[in-house]
Amino acid sequence: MHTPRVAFLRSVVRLEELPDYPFPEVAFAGRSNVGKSSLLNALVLQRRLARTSATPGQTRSINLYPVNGEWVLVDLPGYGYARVARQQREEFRRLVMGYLLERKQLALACVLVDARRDPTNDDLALLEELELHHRRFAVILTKADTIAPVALQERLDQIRGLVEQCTACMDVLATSARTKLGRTHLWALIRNALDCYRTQQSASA
Ligand SMILES: Nc1nc2c(ncn2[C@@H]2O[C@H](COP(=O)(O)OP(=O)(O)OP(=O)(O)O)[C@@H](O)[C@H]2O)c(=O)[nH]1
Ligand SMILES: [Mg+2]
Repeated sequence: MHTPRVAFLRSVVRLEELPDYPFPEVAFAGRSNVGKSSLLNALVLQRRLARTSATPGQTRSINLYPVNGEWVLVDLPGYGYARVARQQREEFRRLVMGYLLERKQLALACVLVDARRDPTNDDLALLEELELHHRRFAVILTKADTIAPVALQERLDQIRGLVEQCTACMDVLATSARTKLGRTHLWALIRNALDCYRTQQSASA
């Protein structure tokens, strides 16, 4: 696979600041520190495109990264980080939910869940909202390198059971930014979602 051409476009803190362009977007959402920025970097084979940190709450704005001049990767602020002031947490939540439920360019919401842990109530609430609003999504387990294959399979089975009835769920897969496990699978999923989005757009045009 060729190394994708990717750049940083802009960082926004309010939904009104999002550009109104014809490009489909693929967003990474999930609990703070789950590995969104790391997986984004691994996907496009760049080390420091999106800032990562061992301290939760690193990404505080919506960051847009155009890929191959065709579509845009979106890194979202994390939710559920207790040490961020309550008012700011609420602002992040409104920004992230507003983006995920209303953004018309959104082709796929990747909901990242730490492979080592049970999904949190915030994760479950997000999956439910996406399903209710018919927003196409996938559940992506992160940090798969940190657990044994058996435990990883158990987690995959658990999540697959959880979303079994969800018509908006495209896939559940395991990834690692460290070992690049699941990278090819994630690319295939994104291509598929972009195709679905384009087909839908041309049908409604
Ligand atoms: N072992 C392992 N660690 C990872 C992996 N992905 C991310 N991490 C670590 O997890 C921590 C958080 O990663 P980030 O990518 O900054 O997480 P984030 O979800 O963007 O966090 P916020 O921007 O704060 O919401 C960092 O210390 C990363 O090195 C992985 O696949 N394997
Ligand atoms: Mg981040």
